[in-house]
Amino acid sequence: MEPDTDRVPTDLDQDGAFVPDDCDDREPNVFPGADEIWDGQDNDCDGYVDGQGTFVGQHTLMATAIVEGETRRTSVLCDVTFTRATVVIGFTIACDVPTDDELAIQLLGEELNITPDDNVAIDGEWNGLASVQSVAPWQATGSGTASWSDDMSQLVLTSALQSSSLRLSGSGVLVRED
Ligand SMILES: [Ca+2]
Ligand SMILES: [Ca+2]
Ligand SMILES: [Ca+2]
Repeated sequence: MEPDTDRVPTDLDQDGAFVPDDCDDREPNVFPGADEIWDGQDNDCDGYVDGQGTFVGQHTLMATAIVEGETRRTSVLCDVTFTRATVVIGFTIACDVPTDDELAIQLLGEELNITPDDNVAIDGEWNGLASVQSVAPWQATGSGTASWSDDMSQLVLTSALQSSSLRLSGSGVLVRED
């Protein structure tokens, strides 16, 4: 940006970005175009500190079970909303099971939700226990992971459940919602 000739341009932190482009002119690690790093500051001046925000997307959940001696497999598509404040995460993986998928209905029920039990993320990673709740009704304890992209605008969320009767394995990319 060309400095305004009527005013003295300021670049106190000498990072090459002048006010008002520089959203924090006292912090040389913060300026438009800077790499976002896990430091509790909005380095690139896009309005988001680190990997905070609301992320949405889909999650493909594969279900495997042994039915009458045979391994049977199906998958359903689930909607996900994921939020992160400083270190605290929350999400809901909501799976509406198609009523014409008999096997999926049998294994999962008409609706299945997965939510985290552990909710503290460290920098770009979360892993912990998750509750799997079916309207069937049954519930079980599974697990999940979240891993942020380098620019922190996306994350990959996975889910898993290992029980004697059912195995679930899910994954999907979530994108920050502006
Ligand atoms: Ca500056
Ligand atoms: Ca940062
Ligand atoms: Ca940012």
